[in-house]
Amino acid sequence: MHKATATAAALALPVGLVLAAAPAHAEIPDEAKDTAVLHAQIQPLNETDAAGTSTVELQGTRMTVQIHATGLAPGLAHAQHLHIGGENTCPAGLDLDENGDGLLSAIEGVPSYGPGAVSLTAEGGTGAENKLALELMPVADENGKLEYQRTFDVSEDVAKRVRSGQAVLVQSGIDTDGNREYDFNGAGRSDVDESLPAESTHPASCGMFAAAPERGMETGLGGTADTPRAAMIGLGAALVTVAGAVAVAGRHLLRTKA
Ligand SMILES: [Cu+2]
Repeated sequence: MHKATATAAALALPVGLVLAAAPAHAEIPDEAKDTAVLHAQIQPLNETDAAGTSTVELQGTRMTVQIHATGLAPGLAHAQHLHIGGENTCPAGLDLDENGDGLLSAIEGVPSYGPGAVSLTAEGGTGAENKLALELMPVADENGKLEYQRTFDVSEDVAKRVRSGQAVLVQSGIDTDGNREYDFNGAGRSDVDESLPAESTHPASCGMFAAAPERGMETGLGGTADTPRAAMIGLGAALVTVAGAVAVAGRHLLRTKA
């Protein structure tokens, strides 16, 4: 009897310690209030010429997203989202092309990048419910360039998961037949919504967000750098990146015209 009680007490001790420690974990960690900056390199999906960079900056649950993309279908709106909950990766080629039609659909890519969690609309709501609202989405210019910046609030869960590197940028919209509109002739009906052309929902680009290196965090994008030298280094790197993107875009233009 006594022996059993002693054993129970001994077992109870570590449990008590764990319980006592639990409330500390329930509090919002300090890092969640700090600024976090993540970068993504935009890469093509479905053999588009998409390229560019994207940055997500978080202050608590306030999110600023910047996208500098080239090589998208010109003159068309591109539904773009932060996807969360897959393997946090961009699909490799046509590995996930389940129906073997030679195109990766929005849904076929989900095991890789997860479902859309944030709609990167130009105006209106940014929740998942607007992910197909093409009329709210940014439009690529006549050269296929798309510049985007918007600041909005996200849920604590989304903020936490973006901070931990679980977000993937996906920009949709391909023009398979090059007729400068989304239609059903190009690739049939969308597997997300049958009333929409697949051309409008098939992914055109993808980018995986990863935390910026220490120096990038200091300089940030918001211009909060307290060390001018570091800021200059960051600016220099950014200019080199832009110059590279312009060069690549130029080559693609020449190739398209040829
Ligand atoms: Cu998406």
